Amino acid sequence: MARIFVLNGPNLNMLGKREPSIYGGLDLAGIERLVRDKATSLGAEIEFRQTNHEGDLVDWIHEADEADALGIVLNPGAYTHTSIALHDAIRAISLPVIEVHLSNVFAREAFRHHSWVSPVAKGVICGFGPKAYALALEALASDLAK
Ligand code: DHK
Repeated sequence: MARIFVLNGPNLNMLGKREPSIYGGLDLAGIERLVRDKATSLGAEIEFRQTNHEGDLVDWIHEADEADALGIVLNPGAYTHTSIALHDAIRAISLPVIEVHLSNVFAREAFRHHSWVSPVAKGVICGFGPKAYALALEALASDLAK
């Protein structure tokens, strides 16, 4: 069965209580449920993780590649805007990575307009709340990401 890694970066464990007017009211467990439901309908197996530490994300990107996963759905949180390590990790692997954000980062502060991940991602989905994750899974499962 196709395996998809869904990786979440810093502060996403705070969803539900963190700035709900921006990130919505659903917590990360709710997003995980949504992801697992979508994966079932697509026949995919999900590795769903969250960390507040940059190096964990780097390790998990490598792990997904070693596991020969179908691809990675990545919400890097604020590391999107700062992490050359994530940029390099994605360049080092051959899997498609779909960058997702709950909010429309381009409609927010200028410091969120630059992403180190976007230039090495297969595609970017932002501004649709938790649906971004389902859309990214669909893209991976339907070969769009190849
Ligand atoms: C999540 C974060 O934690 C922010 O640092 C990003 C992203 C946006 C999101 O919308 O999911 O800037």
